[in-house]
Amino acid sequence: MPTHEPAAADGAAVDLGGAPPERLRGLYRDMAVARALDGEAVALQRQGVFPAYVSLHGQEAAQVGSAAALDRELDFAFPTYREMAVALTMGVDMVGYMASHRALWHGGLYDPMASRFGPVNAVVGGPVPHAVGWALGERLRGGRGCAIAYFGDGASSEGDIHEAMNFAGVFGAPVVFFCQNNQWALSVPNEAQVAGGSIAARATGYGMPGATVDGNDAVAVHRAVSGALERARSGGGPSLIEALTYRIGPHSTSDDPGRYRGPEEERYWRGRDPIARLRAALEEAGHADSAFFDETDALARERAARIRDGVSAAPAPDGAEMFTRVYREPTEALRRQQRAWHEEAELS
Ligand SMILES: Cc1ncc(C[n+]2csc(CCOP(=O)(O)OP(=O)(O)O)c2C)c(N)n1
Ligand SMILES: [Mg+2]
Repeated sequence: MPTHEPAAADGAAVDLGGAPPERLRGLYRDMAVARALDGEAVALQRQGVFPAYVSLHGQEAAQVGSAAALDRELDFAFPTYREMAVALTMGVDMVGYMASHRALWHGGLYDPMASRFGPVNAVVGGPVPHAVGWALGERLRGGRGCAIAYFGDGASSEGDIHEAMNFAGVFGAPVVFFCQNNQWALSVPNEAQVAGGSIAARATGYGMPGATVDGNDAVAVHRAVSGALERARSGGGPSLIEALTYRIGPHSTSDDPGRYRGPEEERYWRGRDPIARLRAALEEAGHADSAFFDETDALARERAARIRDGVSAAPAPDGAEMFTRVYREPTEALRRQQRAWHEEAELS
């Protein structure tokens, strides 16, 4: 019996609900690339190219389904450290994205403004107030864009989240609060930190609708986020969506989940794999055949390998740059550190 068995992720058949086949195949493609690239990234960490990596294995439907609902011209995503498949779906330069895991540049080497995907943020809960601020700014300037704030079940216990949601509720900010409840905040399970048992239920207190969705069903996620975006865009204010999913791998490459959870739980969730579920539904509906899946999976592996090679070979930026973006006017202390760094760099 798994410890965690959320009702909304019961593994039922994915209901395609008349969605256009090309969009459904696109969701599958992005999920397949994300899975392949995730595997390459773990391998890069093992080879010493990445100091660390945070896998999203198991969360592909939640990430791809939500990101595919965004208007890439208008909206803006505020990610945590685990949103690689969101970046991919939004068309972010993935070598630039992966540069953050190689520690080439804090937050990555892609352009957040052009890609409308914020810098990777390792502060738990940190991107959520940013999303609300951006959304309010967008409304004040008369724009039609919406923000989507990504956060985890653990982040939902942070003060930042509550302040951000209340503020958004009071001011009717066009923002979608998208919680990926992957059952664990590092080694802390939901039941040890989510009083009341539901993150979505908290929405009532902030004057916004809250809903849980099967986070391993890309189509259900896409539908839920599209609805929330439509509501926000038409002046209806914020919403909270709790996507019930599961982190199949360790919290990060530095973690050993065997110390806090059992293999039966992992097996249970592997049986609800989001990619296998979408594949079964596409086959059942006759929207894709085995030739499509073979070709897509091969292309996914090729693309992942190209990104892997790109990030492995990317030149390291000039180390002196670490001093140039701290303050507009550098302090004397910073100048001193910079001089010391230069002297050491010249000696080495
Ligand atoms: C403000 C802050 N507190 C603590 C940490 C250490 N920390 C890193 S990840 C993590 C767990 C976050 O869990 P959750 O929000 O569920 O996201 P998940 O890792 O499961 O995607 C913690 C406590 C941090 N990075 N930032
Ligand atoms: Mg979590």
